[in-house]
Amino acid sequence: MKKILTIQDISCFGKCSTTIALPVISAMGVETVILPTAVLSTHTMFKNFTVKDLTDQLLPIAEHWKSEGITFDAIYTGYLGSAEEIEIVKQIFRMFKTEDTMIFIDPVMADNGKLYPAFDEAYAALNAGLCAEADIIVPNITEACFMTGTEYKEVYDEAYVLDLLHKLAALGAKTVVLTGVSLSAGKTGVYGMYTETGRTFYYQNDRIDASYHGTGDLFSSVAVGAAVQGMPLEKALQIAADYTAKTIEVTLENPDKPWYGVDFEATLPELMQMVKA
Ligand code: PXL
Repeated sequence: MKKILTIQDISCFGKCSTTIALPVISAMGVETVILPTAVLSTHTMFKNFTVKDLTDQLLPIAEHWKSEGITFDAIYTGYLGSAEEIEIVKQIFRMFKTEDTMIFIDPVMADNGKLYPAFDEAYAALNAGLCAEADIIVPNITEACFMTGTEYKEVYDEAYVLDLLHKLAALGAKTVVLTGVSLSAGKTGVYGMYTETGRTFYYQNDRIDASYHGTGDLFSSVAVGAAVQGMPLEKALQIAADYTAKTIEVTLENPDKPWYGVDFEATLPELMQMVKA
Protein backbone atom coordinates (compact mmCIF):
# COMPACT_ATOMS: atom_id res chain seq x y z
CA MET A 1 0.00 0.00 0.00
CA LYS A 2 1.28 3.47 -0.84
CA LYS A 3 1.93 5.80 2.08
CA ILE A 4 1.59 9.58 2.13
CA LEU A 5 2.82 11.87 4.89
CA THR A 6 0.72 15.01 5.07
CA ILE A 7 1.99 18.00 7.04
CA GLN A 8 -0.64 20.62 7.89
CA ASP A 9 -2.75 21.84 10.81
CA ILE A 10 -5.69 20.17 12.49
CA SER A 11 -8.65 22.52 12.52
CA CYS A 12 -10.88 20.50 14.83
CA PHE A 13 -14.14 21.90 13.48
CA GLY A 14 -14.64 23.23 9.99
CA LYS A 15 -13.43 20.56 7.57
CA CYS A 16 -10.13 21.58 6.03
CA SER A 17 -6.45 20.58 5.98
CA THR A 18 -5.86 17.35 7.98
CA THR A 19 -9.55 16.64 8.61
CA ILE A 20 -9.99 16.46 4.84
CA ALA A 21 -6.67 14.88 3.86
CA LEU A 22 -6.89 11.99 6.33
CA PRO A 23 -10.34 10.65 5.40
CA VAL A 24 -10.10 11.41 1.69
CA ILE A 25 -6.63 9.96 1.03
CA SER A 26 -7.40 6.95 3.25
CA ALA A 27 -10.63 6.32 1.33
CA MET A 28 -8.55 6.23 -1.84
CA GLY A 29 -6.69 3.23 -0.46
CA VAL A 30 -3.54 5.08 0.56
CA GLU A 31 -2.10 4.96 4.07
CA THR A 32 -2.17 8.49 5.42
CA VAL A 33 0.35 9.56 8.03
CA ILE A 34 -0.34 12.94 9.63
CA LEU A 35 2.05 15.49 11.09
CA PRO A 36 -0.07 18.25 12.67
CA THR A 37 1.61 21.65 12.68
CA ALA A 38 -0.94 23.17 15.07
CA VAL A 39 -4.30 22.41 16.61
CA LEU A 40 -6.98 25.05 16.09
CA SER A 41 -10.52 24.97 17.48
CA THR A 42 -11.78 25.86 13.98
CA HIS A 43 -10.26 27.15 10.76
CA THR A 44 -9.45 30.82 10.56
CA MET A 45 -12.69 31.88 8.93
CA PHE A 46 -14.37 31.62 12.32
CA LYS A 47 -13.91 34.38 14.86
CA ASN A 48 -12.04 33.83 18.16
CA PHE A 49 -10.49 30.48 17.24
CA THR A 50 -7.89 28.96 19.58
CA VAL A 51 -4.45 27.86 18.36
CA LYS A 52 -1.92 25.54 19.96
CA ASP A 53 1.28 25.63 17.95
CA LEU A 54 3.07 22.28 17.60
CA THR A 55 6.27 23.48 15.91
CA ASP A 56 8.45 22.03 18.67
CA GLN A 57 6.93 18.58 18.11
CA LEU A 58 7.62 18.28 14.39
CA LEU A 59 11.28 17.25 14.42
CA PRO A 60 11.04 14.89 17.44
CA ILE A 61 8.13 13.08 15.74
CA ALA A 62 9.97 12.89 12.41
CA GLU A 63 13.16 11.70 14.10
CA HIS A 64 11.25 8.93 15.84
CA TRP A 65 9.83 7.81 12.48
CA LYS A 66 13.29 7.90 10.97
CA SER A 67 14.65 5.73 13.78
CA GLU A 68 11.86 3.24 13.09
CA GLY A 69 12.82 3.06 9.41
CA ILE A 70 9.46 4.49 8.28
CA THR A 71 9.37 5.71 4.67
CA PHE A 72 6.87 7.61 2.51
CA ASP A 73 5.90 7.44 -1.15
CA ALA A 74 4.81 11.07 -1.06
CA ILE A 75 4.94 14.06 1.25
CA TYR A 76 2.05 16.47 0.88
CA THR A 77 2.19 19.82 2.64
CA GLY A 78 -0.67 22.29 3.06
CA TYR A 79 -1.34 25.09 5.55
CA LEU A 80 1.81 25.69 7.61
CA GLY A 81 1.80 28.09 10.51
CA SER A 82 5.06 30.01 10.46
CA ALA A 83 8.44 30.71 8.88
CA GLU A 84 10.03 28.34 11.37
CA GLU A 85 7.72 25.54 10.27
CA ILE A 86 8.70 26.05 6.65
CA GLU A 87 12.36 25.56 7.62
CA ILE A 88 11.51 22.42 9.59
CA VAL A 89 9.47 21.03 6.70
CA LYS A 90 12.55 21.45 4.48
CA GLN A 91 14.54 19.41 6.99
CA ILE A 92 11.84 16.73 6.98
CA PHE A 93 12.04 16.58 3.17
CA ARG A 94 15.78 16.00 3.50
CA MET A 95 15.21 13.24 6.07
CA PHE A 96 12.69 11.29 4.01
CA LYS A 97 13.07 12.20 0.34
CA THR A 98 14.39 9.49 -1.93
CA GLU A 99 14.34 9.37 -5.74
CA ASP A 100 10.88 7.82 -5.52
CA THR A 101 9.29 10.23 -3.04
CA MET A 102 6.83 12.68 -4.58
CA ILE A 103 6.91 16.09 -2.93
CA PHE A 104 3.51 17.73 -3.41
CA ILE A 105 3.15 21.28 -2.07
CA ASP A 106 -0.03 23.26 -1.76
CA PRO A 107 1.34 26.62 -0.54
CA VAL A 108 -1.84 27.49 1.33
CA MET A 109 -1.70 31.12 2.46
CA ALA A 110 -4.06 33.30 0.42
CA ASP A 111 -7.13 33.59 -1.81
CA ASN A 112 -9.13 36.22 -3.65
CA GLY A 113 -6.17 38.61 -3.78
CA LYS A 114 -5.52 38.53 -0.01
CA LEU A 115 -3.25 36.69 2.40
CA TYR A 116 -4.97 34.70 5.17
CA PRO A 117 -4.89 36.44 8.59
CA ALA A 118 -1.76 34.69 9.92
CA PHE A 119 0.54 35.54 7.00
CA ASP A 120 2.56 38.39 5.51
CA GLU A 121 4.68 38.94 2.40
CA ALA A 122 7.83 37.64 4.09
CA TYR A 123 6.02 34.36 4.71
CA ALA A 124 5.01 34.24 1.04
CA ALA A 125 8.67 34.59 0.04
CA LEU A 126 9.62 31.69 2.32
CA ASN A 127 6.82 29.61 0.84
CA ALA A 128 8.29 30.31 -2.59
CA GLY A 129 11.58 28.87 -1.31
CA LEU A 130 9.78 25.77 -0.08
CA CYS A 131 8.10 25.33 -3.46
CA ALA A 132 11.55 25.13 -5.07
CA GLU A 133 11.91 21.70 -3.48
CA ALA A 134 8.70 20.24 -4.90
CA ASP A 135 7.86 17.82 -7.65
CA ILE A 136 4.41 19.42 -7.92
CA ILE A 137 3.06 22.72 -6.62
CA VAL A 138 -0.61 23.70 -6.81
CA PRO A 139 -1.01 27.37 -5.83
CA ASN A 140 -4.12 29.36 -6.67
CA ILE A 141 -3.63 32.60 -8.60
CA THR A 142 -3.42 34.74 -5.45
CA GLU A 143 -0.72 32.51 -3.93
CA ALA A 144 1.18 32.47 -7.21
CA CYS A 145 1.10 36.28 -7.32
CA PHE A 146 2.41 36.61 -3.76
CA MET A 147 5.20 34.10 -4.42
CA THR A 148 6.31 35.69 -7.68
CA GLY A 149 5.74 39.38 -6.89
CA THR A 150 3.09 39.68 -9.59
CA GLU A 151 0.14 42.04 -9.50
CA TYR A 152 -3.09 40.15 -8.69
CA LYS A 153 -5.84 40.52 -11.26
CA GLU A 154 -9.49 39.51 -10.98
CA VAL A 155 -9.86 39.68 -14.73
CA TYR A 156 -7.03 38.24 -16.79
CA ASP A 157 -6.20 36.51 -20.04
CA GLU A 158 -4.17 33.46 -21.04
CA ALA A 159 -0.96 35.53 -21.41
CA TYR A 160 -1.23 36.50 -17.72
CA VAL A 161 -1.63 32.83 -16.74
CA LEU A 162 1.33 31.76 -18.87
CA ASP A 163 3.47 34.54 -17.41
CA LEU A 164 2.58 33.34 -13.90
CA LEU A 165 3.39 29.75 -14.85
CA HIS A 166 6.81 30.73 -16.17
CA LYS A 167 7.56 32.71 -13.01
CA LEU A 168 6.43 29.78 -10.86
CA ALA A 169 8.59 27.40 -12.87
CA ALA A 170 11.56 29.68 -12.23
CA LEU A 171 11.10 29.01 -8.50
CA GLY A 172 12.30 25.48 -9.21
CA ALA A 173 9.49 22.92 -8.84
CA LYS A 174 9.34 20.21 -11.51
CA THR A 175 5.67 20.72 -12.35
CA VAL A 176 3.71 23.87 -11.58
CA VAL A 177 -0.07 23.88 -11.58
CA LEU A 178 -2.24 26.95 -11.15
CA THR A 179 -5.68 26.22 -9.70
CA GLY A 180 -8.87 28.23 -10.05
CA VAL A 181 -7.97 29.48 -13.53
CA SER A 182 -10.98 30.81 -15.40
CA LEU A 183 -10.41 31.68 -19.05
CA SER A 184 -14.01 31.58 -20.22
CA ALA A 185 -17.32 32.54 -18.65
CA GLY A 186 -18.84 29.84 -16.45
CA LYS A 187 -15.67 27.74 -16.43
CA THR A 188 -12.80 27.19 -14.04
CA GLY A 189 -9.86 24.85 -14.14
CA VAL A 190 -6.22 23.99 -13.71
CA TYR A 191 -3.42 25.23 -15.96
CA GLY A 192 -0.10 23.46 -15.57
CA MET A 193 3.40 23.46 -16.96
CA TYR A 194 6.26 20.96 -16.88
CA THR A 195 9.28 23.05 -15.99
CA GLU A 196 11.85 21.08 -17.93
CA THR A 197 10.07 20.98 -21.27
CA GLY A 198 7.84 24.03 -20.93
CA ARG A 199 4.89 21.90 -22.08
CA THR A 200 1.60 23.20 -20.75
CA PHE A 201 -1.78 21.61 -20.13
CA TYR A 202 -5.19 23.05 -19.30
CA TYR A 203 -8.30 21.37 -18.00
CA GLN A 204 -11.52 23.20 -17.27
CA ASN A 205 -14.86 22.25 -15.81
CA ASP A 206 -18.05 24.15 -15.03
CA ARG A 207 -17.58 26.88 -12.47
CA ILE A 208 -20.04 26.73 -9.60
CA ASP A 209 -20.67 30.11 -8.14
CA ALA A 210 -19.93 29.37 -4.51
CA SER A 211 -16.79 29.42 -2.45
CA TYR A 212 -16.13 27.16 0.50
CA HIS A 213 -13.24 26.68 2.85
CA GLY A 214 -11.38 23.41 2.39
CA THR A 215 -12.05 22.95 -1.31
CA GLY A 216 -8.38 23.53 -2.12
CA ASP A 217 -7.46 20.87 0.44
CA LEU A 218 -9.98 18.50 -1.12
CA PHE A 219 -8.53 19.11 -4.57
CA SER A 220 -4.94 18.55 -3.39
CA SER A 221 -5.79 15.44 -1.37
CA VAL A 222 -7.45 13.78 -4.35
CA ALA A 223 -4.70 14.82 -6.76
CA VAL A 224 -1.86 13.51 -4.57
CA GLY A 225 -3.84 10.39 -3.58
CA ALA A 226 -4.39 9.50 -7.23
CA ALA A 227 -0.94 10.49 -8.49
CA VAL A 228 0.91 8.51 -5.82
CA GLN A 229 -0.87 5.40 -7.03
CA GLY A 230 0.55 5.86 -10.50
CA MET A 231 -2.26 7.72 -12.22
CA PRO A 232 -0.84 10.12 -14.82
CA LEU A 233 -0.65 13.57 -13.22
CA GLU A 234 -2.94 15.31 -15.70
CA LYS A 235 -5.63 12.67 -15.17
CA ALA A 236 -5.22 12.91 -11.37
CA LEU A 237 -5.69 16.69 -11.58
CA GLN A 238 -8.78 16.31 -13.78
CA ILE A 239 -10.39 13.91 -11.33
CA ALA A 240 -9.51 16.20 -8.44
CA ALA A 241 -11.09 19.17 -10.24
CA ASP A 242 -14.24 17.25 -11.24
CA TYR A 243 -14.66 15.72 -7.80
CA THR A 244 -14.23 19.07 -6.05
CA ALA A 245 -16.82 20.70 -8.35
CA LYS A 246 -19.24 17.81 -7.78
CA THR A 247 -18.80 18.10 -4.01
CA ILE A 248 -19.52 21.84 -4.04
CA GLU A 249 -22.65 21.15 -6.09
CA VAL A 250 -23.85 18.52 -3.61
CA THR A 251 -23.09 20.83 -0.67
CA LEU A 252 -25.23 23.57 -2.20
CA GLU A 253 -28.16 21.14 -2.31
CA ASN A 254 -27.89 20.44 1.43
CA PRO A 255 -30.92 22.08 3.10
CA ASP A 256 -28.79 22.79 6.20
CA LYS A 257 -26.60 25.05 4.04
CA PRO A 258 -23.27 24.54 5.76
CA TRP A 259 -21.13 27.67 5.16
CA TYR A 260 -17.89 26.55 6.75
CA GLY A 261 -17.02 23.48 4.68
CA VAL A 262 -18.11 21.03 1.99
CA ASP A 263 -20.00 17.74 2.32
CA PHE A 264 -17.21 15.53 0.98
CA GLU A 265 -18.56 12.68 3.15
CA ALA A 266 -21.54 12.47 0.79
CA THR A 267 -19.44 12.26 -2.38
CA LEU A 268 -16.65 9.87 -1.34
CA PRO A 269 -18.43 6.87 -2.97
CA GLU A 270 -18.43 8.80 -6.23
CA LEU A 271 -14.72 9.50 -5.87
CA MET A 272 -14.09 5.77 -5.63
CA GLN A 273 -15.88 5.29 -8.96
CA MET A 274 -13.96 8.14 -10.61
CA VAL A 275 -10.63 6.75 -9.48
CA LYS A 276 -11.50 3.21 -10.67
CA ALA A 277 -12.80 4.26 -14.10
O1 PXL B 1 -8.17 25.36 3.88
C1 PXL B 1 -6.98 25.93 4.15
C2 PXL B 1 -6.81 26.21 5.61
C3 PXL B 1 -6.22 25.27 6.42
N1 PXL B 1 -6.04 25.47 7.73
C4 PXL B 1 -6.47 26.60 8.32
C5 PXL B 1 -7.09 27.58 7.57
C6 PXL B 1 -7.24 27.40 6.19
C7 PXL B 1 -7.83 28.45 5.38
O2 PXL B 1 -8.11 29.52 5.82
O3 PXL B 1 -7.55 28.68 8.18
C8 PXL B 1 -6.26 26.81 9.79
